[in-house]
Amino acid sequence: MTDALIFDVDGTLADTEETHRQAFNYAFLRYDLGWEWDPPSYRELLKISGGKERIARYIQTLPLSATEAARLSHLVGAIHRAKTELYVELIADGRCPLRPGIARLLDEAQQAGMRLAIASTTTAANVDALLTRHLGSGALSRFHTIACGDLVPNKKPAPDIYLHALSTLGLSADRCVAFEDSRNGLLAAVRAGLYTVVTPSQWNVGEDFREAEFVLSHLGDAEHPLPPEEAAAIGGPWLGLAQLAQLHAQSRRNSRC
Ligand code: XBP
Ligand code: MG
Repeated sequence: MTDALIFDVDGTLADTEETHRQAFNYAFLRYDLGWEWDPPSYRELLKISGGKERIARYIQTLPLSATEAARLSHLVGAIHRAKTELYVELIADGRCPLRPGIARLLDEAQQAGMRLAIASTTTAANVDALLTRHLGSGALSRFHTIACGDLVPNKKPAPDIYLHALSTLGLSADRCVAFEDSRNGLLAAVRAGLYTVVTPSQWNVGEDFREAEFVLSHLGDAEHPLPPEEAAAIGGPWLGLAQLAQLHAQSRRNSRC
């Protein structure tokens, strides 16, 4: 029995990383840092979970005096707060629609009496902005648990954020399904013992997802059916709750053999 669905945010609910990248660059301009994260650089930097950690690691790569490196390191929090403020503004214009199948599966799960949860590295303000923009003012209340940002000391690929979500849900991992887009997120979910479905974002295509139960282009819906080979693999043109529950139950039976 699947009692709860736990969703990652960036790349899973919506393809948000290009907007994050732009917000980082706007913040760097605001602080007159002379930094510019182009897409190839950002793809590499995304391997570091957490915006503050990403900026801090980037500073370490720069040819700076110890004094300048220390000065900039003390600015990371302020730069990141500016980035978050800019990101929230950018998200408000609706530029990052929910990925195919997300709104559908959230509705199906709630109608079936399942609990919904979030397990994300991103900042709470960013989760609020994205969910409210696309699911309306009551969006956050649809989620039993919103675990995100600095709530835990160790970010993905550590399992901490998923373990926190499970603890708040009061459910064991085998009663839940996780949805992720990246290898960092997949490892975090699997290390927390979760059955994990991966829908890679454009930034993660080609990563190693061997630990995933299955990998899909997206979750699909009537307007965006899955590619034929994926539909054949899951037994339908999109990942419906019935299929997911059946696939999850099968996996649990297999793991007991
Ligand atoms: C992806 C991340 C986040 C975002 C930026 O989060 O690693 O750091 O890239 O957001 P998710 P912040 O777990 O949802 O995929 O700047 O707020 O960290
Ligand atoms: Mg993600």
